[in-house]
Amino acid sequence: MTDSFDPSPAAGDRFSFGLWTVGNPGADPFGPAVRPRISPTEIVAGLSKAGAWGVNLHDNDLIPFGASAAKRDQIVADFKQALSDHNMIVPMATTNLFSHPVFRDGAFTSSDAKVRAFAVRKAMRAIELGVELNAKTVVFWGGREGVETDAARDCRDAIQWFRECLDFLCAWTKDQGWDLKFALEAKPNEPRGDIYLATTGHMLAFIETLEHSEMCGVNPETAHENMPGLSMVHAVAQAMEANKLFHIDLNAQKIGRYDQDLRFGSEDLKGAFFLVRLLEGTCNRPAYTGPRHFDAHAYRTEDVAGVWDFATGCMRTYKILAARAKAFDKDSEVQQILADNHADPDGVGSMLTSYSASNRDQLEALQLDADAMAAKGHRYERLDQLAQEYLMGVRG
Ligand code: GLT
Ligand code: MN
Ligand code: MN
Repeated sequence: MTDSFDPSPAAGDRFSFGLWTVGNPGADPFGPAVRPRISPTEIVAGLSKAGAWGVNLHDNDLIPFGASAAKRDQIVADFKQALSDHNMIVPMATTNLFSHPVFRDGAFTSSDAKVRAFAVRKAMRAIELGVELNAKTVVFWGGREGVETDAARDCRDAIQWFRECLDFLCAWTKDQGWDLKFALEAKPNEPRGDIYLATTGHMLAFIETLEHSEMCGVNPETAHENMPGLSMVHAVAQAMEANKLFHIDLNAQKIGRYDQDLRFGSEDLKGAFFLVRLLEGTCNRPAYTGPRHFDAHAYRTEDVAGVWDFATGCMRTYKILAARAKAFDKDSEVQQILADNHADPDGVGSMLTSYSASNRDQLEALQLDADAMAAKGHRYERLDQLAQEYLMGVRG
């Protein structure tokens, strides 16, 4: 790695954090908070100092549940002042539809229509807050949208109610004249035993059934794909290929565990390397241009100073991996192995891009020797070792 490379984060990197991430005081199901809650305005100042560009929030990260209108307006005014003082923006806003006991059996998928109505109205207020703060994206994470027992309802009803609520909110948003994108975030379980629409793939299929599917995309999270052992790289690639990657939650996770929300890159560094390579653009495909959001929190061992070490670590790791990925892609040996595997001297690939009588006839006439094709090795051992060596910093 060249001596001049500087992984210090800067506003142009479009790094963002949620108030709930750096503000996480370290409570877990087995013990209370271990560090003071950093106030929203202090978070804005701290993130700006650390080199972040944006700060995201749930309605109740900023405004306590049930606050009076006057109190709300005061809090929002103070927060806006902090944003302007520290040159920070709010790229994304979301609604807490999981903490209050009213949502114990779901929000948009609750069997009780009054709870669904309460959830939709709470989301409307949160979207208004987002618009007031100039957010462009609204995330929906349905933490309580699930069951412990499927005796509770027919899952098809839950999916229908989820759709109705989102259709309502999309139409209302359009009716207000606002140009917003909705990003749906999947998670397979926790806090519910099973959460509906468990993966980014489920969400992508569901989105196509929405009335205003064009304004809806996904917000994949590393930990949520990795918990059940799925590939975050593939989930994100499918979303990008469908032009549906509207937001991303970057963090780290050991497969099979509870949602750890660890510092980006701190587990499965190779997965993070290939994810960053994908996001930054590789193999002649375009990059993702949206926010690089970190949905993670510091270890419970940390005090407030450790929280800032955590935040800086997420951003530095992203930048270092982006530089390593670019160097890997530029390596002539890497390019040669890829070119050998992708070579198509007879233009066979073009016969498969669409069906026609002529393509059918050309396909039928092809001489294809399966044994000869099968005999060829792909050199992925060498290719992957090159990736490892870039990752370990001993090459390029
Ligand atoms: C919550 C959850 C995250 C979601 C946040 C947005 S809230 O912390 O664990 O994955 O992205 O609602
Ligand atoms: Mn998330
Ligand atoms: Mn998570």
